Amino acid sequence: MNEPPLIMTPPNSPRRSILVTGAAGEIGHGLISLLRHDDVSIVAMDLRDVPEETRSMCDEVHLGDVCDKNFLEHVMTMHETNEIYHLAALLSSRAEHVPETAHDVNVQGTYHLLRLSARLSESWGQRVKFIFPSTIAVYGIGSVEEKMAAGALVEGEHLSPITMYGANKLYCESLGRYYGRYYRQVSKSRPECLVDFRCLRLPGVIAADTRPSGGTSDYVPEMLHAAAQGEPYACFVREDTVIPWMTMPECVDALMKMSSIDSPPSSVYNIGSFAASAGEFAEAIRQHFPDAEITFEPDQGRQNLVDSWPADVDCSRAREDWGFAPKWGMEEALEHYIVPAIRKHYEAVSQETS
Ligand code: AKB
Repeated sequence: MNEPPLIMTPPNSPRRSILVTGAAGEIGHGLISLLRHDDVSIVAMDLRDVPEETRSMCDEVHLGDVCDKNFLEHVMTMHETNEIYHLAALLSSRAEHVPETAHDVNVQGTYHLLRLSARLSESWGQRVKFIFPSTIAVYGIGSVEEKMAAGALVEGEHLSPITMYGANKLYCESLGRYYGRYYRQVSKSRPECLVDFRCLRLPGVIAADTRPSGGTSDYVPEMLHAAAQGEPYACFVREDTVIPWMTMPECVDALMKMSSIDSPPSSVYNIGSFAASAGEFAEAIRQHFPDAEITFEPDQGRQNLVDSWPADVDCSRAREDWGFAPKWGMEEALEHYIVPAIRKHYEAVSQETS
Protein backbone atom coordinates (compact mmCIF):
# COMPACT_ATOMS: atom_id res chain seq x y z
CA MET A 1 0.00 0.00 0.00
CA ASN A 2 1.65 3.23 -1.10
CA GLU A 3 1.65 5.99 1.48
CA PRO A 4 -0.61 8.90 0.54
CA PRO A 5 1.08 12.11 -0.67
CA LEU A 6 2.03 14.26 2.28
CA ILE A 7 0.28 17.47 1.26
CA MET A 8 -1.64 18.23 -1.90
CA THR A 9 -0.75 21.85 -2.46
CA PRO A 10 2.57 23.10 -3.92
CA PRO A 11 4.72 25.14 -1.52
CA ASN A 12 3.40 28.64 -1.15
CA SER A 13 6.71 30.13 -2.18
CA PRO A 14 9.37 28.64 -4.50
CA ARG A 15 12.07 30.01 -2.20
CA ARG A 16 14.66 27.59 -0.86
CA SER A 17 13.52 26.17 2.46
CA ILE A 18 16.51 24.28 3.82
CA LEU A 19 16.51 21.79 6.68
CA VAL A 20 19.91 21.12 8.29
CA THR A 21 19.92 18.11 10.59
CA GLY A 22 22.77 17.69 13.07
CA ALA A 23 23.14 21.46 12.92
CA ALA A 24 24.94 21.61 16.28
CA GLY A 25 27.86 19.64 14.84
CA GLU A 26 31.10 20.75 13.22
CA ILE A 27 29.91 20.86 9.59
CA GLY A 28 26.62 22.53 10.52
CA HIS A 29 28.38 25.61 11.90
CA GLY A 30 30.40 26.23 8.73
CA LEU A 31 27.67 25.19 6.29
CA ILE A 32 24.90 27.38 7.71
CA SER A 33 27.10 30.47 7.56
CA LEU A 34 27.48 29.85 3.80
CA LEU A 35 23.85 28.88 3.17
CA ARG A 36 22.30 31.97 4.70
CA HIS A 37 20.88 34.37 2.12
CA ASP A 38 17.95 36.75 1.87
CA ASP A 39 15.75 34.41 -0.14
CA VAL A 40 16.69 31.26 1.78
CA SER A 41 14.92 29.94 4.86
CA ILE A 42 17.19 27.88 7.11
CA VAL A 43 15.68 25.49 9.63
CA ALA A 44 18.15 23.79 11.94
CA MET A 45 17.49 20.73 14.04
CA ASP A 46 19.52 18.69 16.45
CA LEU A 47 19.10 16.50 19.49
CA ARG A 48 21.25 18.90 21.49
CA ASP A 49 21.36 22.66 21.81
CA VAL A 50 22.48 24.50 18.68
CA PRO A 51 25.26 27.01 19.55
CA GLU A 52 24.02 30.61 19.66
CA GLU A 53 26.42 31.63 16.87
CA THR A 54 24.79 29.03 14.59
CA ARG A 55 21.27 29.62 15.94
CA SER A 56 21.51 33.32 15.12
CA MET A 57 21.91 32.47 11.41
CA CYS A 58 18.77 30.30 11.28
CA ASP A 59 15.10 31.18 10.79
CA GLU A 60 14.01 28.37 13.08
CA VAL A 61 15.74 25.87 15.38
CA HIS A 62 14.06 22.68 16.54
CA LEU A 63 15.34 20.29 19.20
CA GLY A 64 14.37 16.81 18.14
CA ASP A 65 15.40 13.32 17.10
CA VAL A 66 15.88 12.24 13.48
CA CYS A 67 14.51 8.86 14.59
CA ASP A 68 11.16 10.51 15.37
CA LYS A 69 9.36 10.35 12.03
CA ASN A 70 6.35 12.32 13.28
CA PHE A 71 8.64 15.13 14.42
CA LEU A 72 10.38 15.14 11.04
CA GLU A 73 7.04 15.19 9.20
CA HIS A 74 5.87 18.11 11.33
CA VAL A 75 9.04 20.13 10.70
CA MET A 76 9.22 19.41 6.96
CA THR A 77 5.57 20.16 6.24
CA MET A 78 5.46 23.22 8.50
CA HIS A 79 8.49 24.74 6.77
CA GLU A 80 7.75 23.34 3.31
CA THR A 81 11.25 21.87 3.18
CA ASN A 82 12.59 21.50 -0.36
CA GLU A 83 16.28 21.03 0.44
CA ILE A 84 17.93 18.91 3.15
CA TYR A 85 21.53 18.77 4.39
CA HIS A 86 21.41 15.64 6.51
CA LEU A 87 24.41 15.96 8.83
CA ALA A 88 23.08 14.06 11.85
CA ALA A 89 25.09 10.88 12.45
CA LEU A 90 26.99 8.89 15.04
CA LEU A 91 30.58 8.75 13.77
CA SER A 92 32.87 5.75 13.59
CA SER A 93 34.36 5.45 17.09
CA ARG A 94 31.20 6.35 19.00
CA ALA A 95 29.19 4.01 16.78
CA GLU A 96 31.44 1.10 17.80
CA HIS A 97 30.48 1.68 21.43
CA VAL A 98 26.73 1.81 20.69
CA PRO A 99 26.27 0.08 17.31
CA GLU A 100 22.52 -0.44 17.58
CA THR A 101 21.93 3.21 18.49
CA ALA A 102 24.19 4.19 15.61
CA HIS A 103 22.09 2.06 13.27
CA ASP A 104 18.91 3.76 14.50
CA VAL A 105 20.32 7.26 13.99
CA ASN A 106 22.40 6.67 10.88
CA VAL A 107 19.99 4.39 8.99
CA GLN A 108 16.46 4.87 10.38
CA GLY A 109 16.92 8.62 10.60
CA THR A 110 18.08 8.77 6.99
CA TYR A 111 15.29 6.44 5.88
CA HIS A 112 12.61 8.63 7.51
CA LEU A 113 13.99 11.73 5.81
CA LEU A 114 14.21 10.03 2.41
CA ARG A 115 10.69 8.63 2.69
CA LEU A 116 9.28 12.06 3.61
CA SER A 117 11.30 13.71 0.86
CA ALA A 118 9.85 11.25 -1.67
CA ARG A 119 6.29 12.05 -0.57
CA LEU A 120 6.90 15.80 -0.63
CA SER A 121 8.54 15.58 -4.07
CA GLU A 122 5.49 13.67 -5.35
CA SER A 123 2.98 16.03 -3.77
CA TRP A 124 4.60 19.20 -4.97
CA GLY A 125 5.79 17.98 -8.35
CA GLN A 126 9.16 19.41 -7.29
CA ARG A 127 12.24 17.31 -6.45
CA VAL A 128 13.37 17.73 -2.83
CA LYS A 129 17.17 18.10 -2.91
CA PHE A 130 18.82 15.76 -0.39
CA ILE A 131 22.53 16.38 0.36
CA PHE A 132 24.12 13.47 2.23
CA PRO A 133 27.65 13.41 3.67
CA SER A 134 29.05 9.91 3.46
CA THR A 135 32.56 8.89 4.46
CA ILE A 136 35.82 7.15 3.62
CA ALA A 137 34.66 4.62 6.24
CA VAL A 138 32.56 2.96 3.49
CA TYR A 139 35.85 1.50 2.26
CA GLY A 140 37.31 -1.59 3.94
CA ILE A 141 40.83 -2.72 3.01
CA GLY A 142 42.15 -6.02 4.42
CA SER A 143 45.62 -5.01 5.60
CA VAL A 144 47.94 -2.01 5.89
CA GLU A 145 50.12 -3.50 3.16
CA GLU A 146 47.13 -3.80 0.83
CA LYS A 147 46.00 -0.29 1.81
CA MET A 148 49.35 1.30 0.95
CA ALA A 149 49.60 -0.70 -2.29
CA ALA A 150 46.07 0.31 -3.36
CA GLY A 151 46.82 4.04 -3.13
CA ALA A 152 43.98 6.40 -4.07
CA LEU A 153 40.67 4.49 -4.36
CA VAL A 154 37.92 5.28 -6.85
CA GLU A 155 34.28 5.13 -5.74
CA GLY A 156 33.65 1.50 -6.67
CA GLU A 157 36.62 -0.16 -4.98
CA HIS A 158 36.96 -2.01 -1.64
CA LEU A 159 33.39 -1.31 -0.51
CA SER A 160 33.61 -3.68 2.48
CA PRO A 161 33.33 -1.46 5.57
CA ILE A 162 34.34 -2.98 8.94
CA THR A 163 32.52 -0.39 11.07
CA MET A 164 28.83 0.06 11.86
CA TYR A 165 29.19 3.68 10.75
CA GLY A 166 30.73 2.72 7.41
CA ALA A 167 28.12 0.01 6.83
CA ASN A 168 25.35 2.48 7.69
CA LYS A 169 26.65 5.13 5.33
CA LEU A 170 27.22 2.69 2.46
CA TYR A 171 23.66 1.36 2.78
CA CYS A 172 22.24 4.89 2.94
CA GLU A 173 24.14 5.76 -0.24
CA SER A 174 22.27 2.89 -1.92
CA LEU A 175 18.98 3.88 -0.29
CA GLY A 176 19.41 7.45 -1.52
CA ARG A 177 20.22 6.24 -5.03
CA TYR A 178 17.07 4.09 -4.92
CA TYR A 179 14.85 7.01 -3.88
CA GLY A 180 16.51 9.21 -6.47
CA ARG A 181 16.36 6.87 -9.46
CA TYR A 182 14.37 3.68 -8.89
CA TYR A 183 11.63 4.54 -6.36
CA ARG A 184 8.44 2.55 -7.09
CA GLN A 185 9.92 1.68 -10.50
CA VAL A 186 7.30 -0.94 -11.37
CA SER A 187 4.31 1.03 -10.11
CA LYS A 188 1.78 2.32 -12.67
CA SER A 189 1.38 5.36 -10.40
CA ARG A 190 5.10 6.01 -10.10
CA PRO A 191 5.66 9.69 -9.26
CA GLU A 192 7.26 11.89 -11.90
CA CYS A 193 9.35 13.78 -9.33
CA LEU A 194 11.76 11.71 -7.26
CA VAL A 195 14.19 12.82 -4.56
CA ASP A 196 17.26 14.62 -5.86
CA PHE A 197 19.81 12.65 -3.80
CA ARG A 198 23.47 13.76 -3.82
CA CYS A 199 26.29 12.37 -1.70
CA LEU A 200 29.93 13.23 -0.91
CA ARG A 201 32.29 10.77 0.76
CA LEU A 202 34.16 12.93 3.26
CA PRO A 203 37.76 12.27 4.35
CA GLY A 204 39.13 13.36 7.69
CA VAL A 205 37.95 16.95 8.10
CA ILE A 206 39.90 19.56 10.09
CA ALA A 207 38.02 22.48 11.67
CA ALA A 208 39.81 25.24 13.59
CA ASP A 209 36.95 26.69 15.63
CA THR A 210 35.21 23.51 16.75
CA ARG A 211 36.50 20.29 18.30
CA PRO A 212 35.46 16.91 16.87
CA SER A 213 33.86 14.14 18.87
CA GLY A 214 33.10 10.51 18.19
CA GLY A 215 35.23 10.16 15.07
CA THR A 216 38.33 8.06 14.53
CA SER A 217 39.95 10.69 12.32
CA ASP A 218 39.72 13.05 15.31
CA TYR A 219 43.42 12.51 16.13
CA VAL A 220 44.64 15.33 13.87
CA PRO A 221 42.15 17.98 15.04
CA GLU A 222 42.78 16.86 18.63
CA MET A 223 46.56 17.13 18.05
CA LEU A 224 46.12 20.66 16.68
CA HIS A 225 43.83 21.88 19.42
CA ALA A 226 46.14 20.45 22.10
CA ALA A 227 49.17 22.17 20.54
CA ALA A 228 47.29 25.48 20.31
CA GLN A 229 46.43 25.25 24.00
CA GLY A 230 49.91 24.17 25.06
CA GLU A 231 48.63 20.80 26.19
CA PRO A 232 50.45 17.48 25.70
CA TYR A 233 48.77 15.08 23.28
CA ALA A 234 49.07 11.28 23.06
CA CYS A 235 47.98 10.31 19.54
CA PHE A 236 45.88 7.12 19.47
CA VAL A 237 47.18 5.93 16.09
CA ARG A 238 50.67 5.07 14.82
CA GLU A 239 52.89 7.75 13.28
CA ASP A 240 52.72 6.05 9.89
CA THR A 241 48.89 6.09 9.72
CA VAL A 242 47.83 7.71 6.46
CA ILE A 243 44.35 8.79 5.32
CA PRO A 244 43.00 11.60 3.07
CA TRP A 245 42.16 14.99 4.60
CA MET A 246 40.60 18.33 3.89
CA THR A 247 39.81 21.47 5.86
CA MET A 248 36.31 22.36 6.99
CA PRO A 249 36.06 25.40 4.66
CA GLU A 250 36.90 23.17 1.70
CA CYS A 251 34.36 20.59 2.89
CA VAL A 252 31.44 23.02 3.15
CA ASP A 253 32.46 24.66 -0.15
CA ALA A 254 32.33 21.25 -1.85
CA LEU A 255 28.92 20.45 -0.34
CA MET A 256 27.57 23.79 -1.61
CA LYS A 257 29.15 23.40 -5.05
CA MET A 258 27.89 19.85 -5.55
CA SER A 259 24.44 20.97 -4.39
CA SER A 260 24.32 23.90 -6.79
CA ILE A 261 24.92 22.16 -10.13
CA ASP A 262 22.14 20.80 -12.36
CA SER A 263 21.68 17.01 -12.41
CA PRO A 264 25.10 15.60 -11.47
CA PRO A 265 25.76 12.42 -13.49
CA SER A 266 26.49 10.38 -10.38
CA SER A 267 24.92 10.37 -6.93
CA VAL A 268 28.13 9.58 -5.00
CA TYR A 269 31.51 11.37 -5.12
CA ASN A 270 34.89 11.10 -3.39
CA ILE A 271 36.40 14.37 -2.20
CA GLY A 272 39.68 15.09 -0.41
CA SER A 273 42.56 17.59 -0.59
CA PHE A 274 45.68 15.73 0.51
CA ALA A 275 46.87 12.53 2.16
CA ALA A 276 49.19 12.75 5.16
CA SER A 277 50.37 10.57 8.02
CA ALA A 278 49.91 11.34 11.69
CA GLY A 279 53.69 11.72 11.99
CA GLU A 280 53.82 14.21 9.09
CA PHE A 281 51.09 16.26 10.77
CA ALA A 282 52.96 16.16 14.10
CA GLU A 283 56.15 17.40 12.42
CA ALA A 284 54.31 20.17 10.58
CA ILE A 285 52.46 21.23 13.73
CA ARG A 286 55.76 21.49 15.64
CA GLN A 287 56.92 24.02 13.00
CA HIS A 288 54.08 26.28 14.14
CA PHE A 289 53.95 25.26 17.81
CA PRO A 290 57.58 24.40 18.71
CA ASP A 291 56.66 23.49 22.29
CA ALA A 292 53.99 21.00 21.22
CA GLU A 293 54.35 17.75 23.18
CA ILE A 294 53.06 15.06 20.79
CA THR A 295 53.54 11.38 21.53
CA PHE A 296 52.10 8.23 19.92
CA GLU A 297 50.22 5.65 21.98
CA PRO A 298 48.14 3.58 19.49
CA ASP A 299 44.76 2.28 20.64
CA GLN A 300 44.60 -0.97 18.66
CA GLY A 301 40.81 -0.96 18.38
CA ARG A 302 40.71 2.50 16.80
CA GLN A 303 43.92 1.79 14.88
CA ASN A 304 42.21 -1.17 13.18
CA LEU A 305 39.41 1.09 11.96
CA VAL A 306 41.73 3.64 10.38
CA ASP A 307 43.99 0.92 8.94
CA SER A 308 40.95 -0.32 6.95
CA TRP A 309 40.38 3.11 5.41
CA PRO A 310 42.18 4.18 2.21
CA ALA A 311 45.50 6.00 2.22
CA ASP A 312 43.93 8.38 -0.30
CA VAL A 313 40.88 8.81 -2.56
CA ASP A 314 40.70 9.47 -6.29
CA CYS A 315 38.53 12.57 -6.85
CA SER A 316 38.53 12.42 -10.68
CA ARG A 317 34.77 11.86 -10.90
CA ALA A 318 34.02 14.96 -8.78
CA ARG A 319 36.56 17.01 -10.75
CA GLU A 320 35.12 15.95 -14.10
CA ASP A 321 31.43 16.15 -13.16
CA TRP A 322 31.31 19.39 -11.18
CA GLY A 323 34.78 20.90 -11.04
CA PHE A 324 35.87 19.84 -7.54
CA ALA A 325 39.39 21.11 -6.87
CA PRO A 326 41.41 20.81 -3.65
CA LYS A 327 42.42 24.21 -2.29
CA TRP A 328 45.39 23.40 -0.08
CA GLY A 329 48.00 20.73 0.63
CA MET A 330 48.90 20.02 4.24
CA GLU A 331 51.50 22.79 4.66
CA GLU A 332 49.32 25.40 2.95
CA ALA A 333 46.26 24.34 4.94
CA LEU A 334 48.19 24.84 8.16
CA GLU A 335 49.67 28.14 7.04
CA HIS A 336 46.65 29.75 5.37
CA TYR A 337 43.75 28.44 7.44
CA ILE A 338 44.30 26.06 10.34
CA VAL A 339 47.00 27.78 12.43
CA PRO A 340 45.73 31.38 12.03
CA ALA A 341 42.14 30.31 12.71
CA ILE A 342 43.00 28.13 15.69
CA ARG A 343 45.14 30.85 17.25
CA LYS A 344 42.30 33.33 16.74
CA HIS A 345 39.84 30.85 18.24
CA TYR A 346 41.83 30.41 21.45
CA GLU A 347 42.60 34.10 21.75
CA ALA A 348 38.84 34.68 21.71
CA VAL A 349 38.32 31.88 24.24
CA SER A 350 40.93 33.33 26.60
CA GLN A 351 39.36 36.80 26.32
CA GLU A 352 35.92 35.39 27.11
CA THR A 353 37.23 33.55 30.16
CA SER A 354 39.53 36.32 31.47
C1 AKB B 1 35.11 9.57 11.52
O1 AKB B 1 36.27 9.64 11.93
O2 AKB B 1 34.30 8.71 11.85
C2 AKB B 1 34.65 10.60 10.52
C3 AKB B 1 34.85 10.09 9.14
C4 AKB B 1 36.19 9.75 8.66
O3 AKB B 1 33.89 9.98 8.40
N1 AKB B 1 35.38 11.85 10.73
